[in-house]
Amino acid sequence: MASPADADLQLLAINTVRTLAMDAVQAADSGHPGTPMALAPLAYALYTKHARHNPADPHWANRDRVVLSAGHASMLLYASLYLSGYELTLDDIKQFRQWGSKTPGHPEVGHTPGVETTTGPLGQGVANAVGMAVAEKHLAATFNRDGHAIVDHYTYFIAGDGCLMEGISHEAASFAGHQKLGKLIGFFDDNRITIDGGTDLSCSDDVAQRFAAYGWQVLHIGDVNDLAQIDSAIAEAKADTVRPTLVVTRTHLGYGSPNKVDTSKAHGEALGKDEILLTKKNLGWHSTEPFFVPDAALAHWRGALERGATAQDAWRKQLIAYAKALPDDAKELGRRLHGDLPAAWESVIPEFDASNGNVASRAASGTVLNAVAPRFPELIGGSADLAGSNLTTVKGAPFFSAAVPAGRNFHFGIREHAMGAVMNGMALHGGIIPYGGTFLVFADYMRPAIRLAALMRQQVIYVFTHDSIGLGEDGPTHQPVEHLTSLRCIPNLLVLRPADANETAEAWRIALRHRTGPSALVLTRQKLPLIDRASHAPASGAQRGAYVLADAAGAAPDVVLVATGSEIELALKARAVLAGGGIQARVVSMPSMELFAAESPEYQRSVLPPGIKRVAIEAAHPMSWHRWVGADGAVIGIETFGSSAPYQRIYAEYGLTAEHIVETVKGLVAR
Ligand SMILES: Cc1ncc(C[n+]2csc(CCOP(=O)(O)OP(=O)(O)O)c2C)c(N)n1
Repeated sequence: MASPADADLQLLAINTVRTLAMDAVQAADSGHPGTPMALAPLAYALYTKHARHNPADPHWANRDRVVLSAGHASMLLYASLYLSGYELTLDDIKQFRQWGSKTPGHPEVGHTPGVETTTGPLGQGVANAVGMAVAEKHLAATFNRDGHAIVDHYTYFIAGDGCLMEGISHEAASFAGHQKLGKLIGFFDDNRITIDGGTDLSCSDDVAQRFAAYGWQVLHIGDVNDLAQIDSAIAEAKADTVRPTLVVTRTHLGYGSPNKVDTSKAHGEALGKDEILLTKKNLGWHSTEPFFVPDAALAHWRGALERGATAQDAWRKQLIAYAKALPDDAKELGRRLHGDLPAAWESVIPEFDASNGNVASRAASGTVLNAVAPRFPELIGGSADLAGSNLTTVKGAPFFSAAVPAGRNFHFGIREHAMGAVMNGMALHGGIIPYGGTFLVFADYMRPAIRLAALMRQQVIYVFTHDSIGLGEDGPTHQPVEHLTSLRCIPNLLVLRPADANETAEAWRIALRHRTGPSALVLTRQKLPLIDRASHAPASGAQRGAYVLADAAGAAPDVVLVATGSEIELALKARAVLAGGGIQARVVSMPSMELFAAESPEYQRSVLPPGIKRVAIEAAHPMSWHRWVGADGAVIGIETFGSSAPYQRIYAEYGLTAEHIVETVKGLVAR
């Protein structure tokens, strides 16, 4: 029990979060005050007592991770980080939601010190936290030795009703329970209010039973203002080393506000000046001045700096002892946490020849993955139940499981959305480059997580196979049409659609080199002929996004055929037919529009010379091509859904044939 004086100081410290949240939202005239006001005691307990963190070094590898999945409650996080002593000032708090400020509307990783992941799209943070706990468990199993628990931290998350209604949290919680992520501790902010009103309008789940059924330990805090209850819940959560824990925490939205508590009015708008004054009075707050931070409260919070420094120092000593006892492991751990790629890894990327290269690009991808895997222990991943189709398994290596957490292969289960967000958490944790596979058409099921990987600039690799109508008999439900274009318009996502086995090897090289964002490998189900590199340009041209694969014989080309992936074969055939008819065609392979767009205008012009008409061929929606072919070019693509049949027939029916390309070119050059 805290002494009365201590209890007063604790309450002052907690109310400082509440008043800062109210004042910041009021000043911005936008934001969410109610949840920070409700959860202030929990944030106080985590940041001043339970979470091991060092505000002076937000990147300390062994810190506990705290994820605010309810990202709209960003002021809870900003107030806690500022008060703890992270590199944030009171002025930053005053600049909440303003242009260029360190305190944007929703938390953004890499932007504000101490923010572990970008949240706001509800539920993502829960799955990110699961990924962080996976990373911790995997790295601990890989590097810890008797007497040397060098990777050893907890992952906390805070989720609201919205997070737990979203399907992604169901998927992620199911995965976490199955994998027995015992060091994952979540708090469910049970305030029973969303934007439309009470949760009873739309939801009658028993969250506790649901999580118990997923294999979680479920605990309850009847009143978040009772710090002793928080302490004992966390102690109990830690005592269960097998099950993840969900703490159902009863809170009151807009706590302290006499007229808005427990109403959705406290959710997403400023309380109003009058109500703020009433609330401050109700909380026993001594100042009416906005952004008033009592010295005693600040000094109390800033104890986090000393505790953090002590904790990190202790870990540093452990690390020195570890390095002494296990120098090779320490070096490798250091490399991985620092994010340096392994030595000489590119030399193991295979080059395909006629003996092994006439394969589907998904098969080539599997070969490349297996070739680089021994050099790349941090490259871990799997598939959403399509490993045999995506060819994402590292042969002979164990699968990650509760019993074998050092395993590098993952069964993500049929949970694409969680897979995407779990991978984000793994990448954010550090020490891991995650990859995950599914059919390209199901990229839709994980798109919100792909978008966040791109926004957060995380290196995550997607292995998307069965990339077009070329998958054949499974039909239109499984045949992606709009997916390439729709992925290409996600900023900072590299989309790579290689044309043969050697371009596939290049695509993996590009994805592994690309440290500042996600890459999507888009791969065929059907076999592709190996491009003869003796008579065509080398596959390394893929690194520039597009390159002249086969040029017009003799002088300048009459037409440029641009294609990707499986349609390169058609373009090359059409080129030969056209040459017979006296039309000289250049074939450009463009595995990545993003990389090509980043090239110099000179290089772009050298590949796509101005004034020469262009025809793009891709078994997908044409929308992303118009930029490259221009108003006087043509695109041969697909603007309807696909069909169920053997793929050769579908290609013929859809006009994706060398003959149709030839006709199109003839019509174009005649104009
Ligand atoms: C995926 C997604 N859908 C919708 C929203 C918009 N939104 C933000 S907060 C919110 C209500 C969330 O309710 P709850 O989790 O109970 O938060 P609280 O009211 O406790 O702050 C909604 C619908 C969002 N941020 N993300």
